[in-house]
Amino acid sequence: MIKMIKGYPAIFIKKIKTLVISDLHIGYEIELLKSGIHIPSQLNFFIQEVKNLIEKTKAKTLVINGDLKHKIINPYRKEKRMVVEFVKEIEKTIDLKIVKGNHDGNLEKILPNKKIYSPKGFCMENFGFFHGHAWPSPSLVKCDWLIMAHLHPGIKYKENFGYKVEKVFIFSKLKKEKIVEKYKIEKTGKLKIVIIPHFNNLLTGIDIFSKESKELSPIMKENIFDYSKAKIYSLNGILLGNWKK
Ligand SMILES: [Mn+2]
Repeated sequence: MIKMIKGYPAIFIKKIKTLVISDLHIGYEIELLKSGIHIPSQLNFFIQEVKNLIEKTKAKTLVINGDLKHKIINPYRKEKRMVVEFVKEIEKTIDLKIVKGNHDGNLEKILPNKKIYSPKGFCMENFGFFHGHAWPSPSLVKCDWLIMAHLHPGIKYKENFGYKVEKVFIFSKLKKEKIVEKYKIEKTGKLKIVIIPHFNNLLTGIDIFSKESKELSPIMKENIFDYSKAKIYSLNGILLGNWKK
């Protein structure tokens, strides 16, 4: 039902012909430049990669599941321009839906004609999309599938020159009984969840076994995410293992 796209931090949901990516952090290179690190603009690479994905999957809808842009407050003029250009280019080819992430401050002002979904998310049929730094809305917990981002999930391993963090997908479930209690509802959906990795390659990624990672989202912090059922996959779709090592 939910397919990882080999080699890409993206999923495709065949039933609703929808491609999902997240955490592009457009404009991150501007911040790096301020600290003296010169990296060419990634904008054209992003546009090309997304177009490749659309072509590969024949998707009709693209969901950007939060953190389209990087600078939380007072984004640089260049960042705003990059965001506008990205959206303009992508919307030529596909129906684009954007969920607001914690880095998307001012996004409504940058894209005044675009509907931006709240961080609590939105549903398409049985699929709910939310960024992950805030609780999903009550309508989402009636979905069978939830798609989250925000964690920049990775697995840290040692190599010759130190440590590297490799992007991963996490598939699991939310604990129904806890959701029933929290949302004061009688019936939930199946509440399967997939956490997708960040699109931006300049971001290091956060080790999923670290304390930091578990502090990032209320569903992790409040023990609603079921670690015992979690399966971890590499970008190539290889099952790396269960949560418990
Ligand atoms: Mn985020």
